Amino acid sequence: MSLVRTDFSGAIATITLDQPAKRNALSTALIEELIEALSRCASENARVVVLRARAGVRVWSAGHDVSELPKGGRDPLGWNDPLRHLVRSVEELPAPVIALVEGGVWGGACELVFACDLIIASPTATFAVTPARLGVPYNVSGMQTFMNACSLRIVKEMLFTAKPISAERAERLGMINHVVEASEIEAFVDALAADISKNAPLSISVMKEQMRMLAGANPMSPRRFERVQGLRRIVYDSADYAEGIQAFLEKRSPNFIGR
Ligand code: YXS
Repeated sequence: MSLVRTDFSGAIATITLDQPAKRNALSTALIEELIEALSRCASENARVVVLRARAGVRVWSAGHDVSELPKGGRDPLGWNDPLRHLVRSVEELPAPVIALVEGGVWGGACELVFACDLIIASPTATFAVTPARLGVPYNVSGMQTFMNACSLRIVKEMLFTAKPISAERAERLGMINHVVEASEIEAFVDALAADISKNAPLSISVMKEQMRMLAGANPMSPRRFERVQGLRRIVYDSADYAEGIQAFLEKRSPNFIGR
């Protein structure tokens, strides 16, 4: 059974996350279908892609599938992690991707949404970045995605508290483009997508790629990168990382000890 649905209406594609039983957790299987759907949008020259969950969901996506995170001794968000592939696929797609968000967005799914080009959310939408809740050392390019989404102080609040922020606050902070009532959000996104699809796709795709390169142009020296990777290894090799994963799987609160 498909975990993702793809529909086309002229030059506008809609990709729907469709595994509500697991709250659209970003498992390898779901991510592979998402990447395949994005690739199909590119090959069929979609001019806009709308990424959404089923209408009216309480949870847009529960984030990385925790059961697939390594138990320790290996980078949980390395270059080849499916979530990393997915974020790059969204960023590198020539067509703009509009995230239509209803319900809660958790952890790595926040990075997926923030990697989209525009975000339209209903008032029910919330955004929670949760590495600290699990003891995960988020990866460098992922941190850059968050830092490009809003001010550093807000990123720190989201990362350090792991608490959700509301769509209303996210809009006020410029983190999302519009908050639209659930009853009107599909028509709003359809009109937005139609406006974009009437414009020059080459111009748009090149401007999107320029902004991706400029937004990611962070001159980190090899020495600094190696230091970051060394620090991250201390975290994913820590007892706290193992405890965070185990506590989630056992559906209990974690007891972090700071090592
Ligand atoms: O018990 P069953 O088999 O029915 O499965 C349950 C949950 O275990 C499952 N599920 C997940 N499975 C794997 N990975 C997940 N992230 C995940 N989230 C949920 O889905 C079934 C229904 O979940 P349940 O009963 O909790 O649903 P709910 O409606 O009561 O609550 C929905 C949530 C989203 C509030 C709750 O499921 C939740 O808090 N999920 C975890 C959210 C989270 O912390 N995500 C971060 C994942 S780690 C990640 O994204 C990055 C690595 S990082 O941490 O760095 O950001």
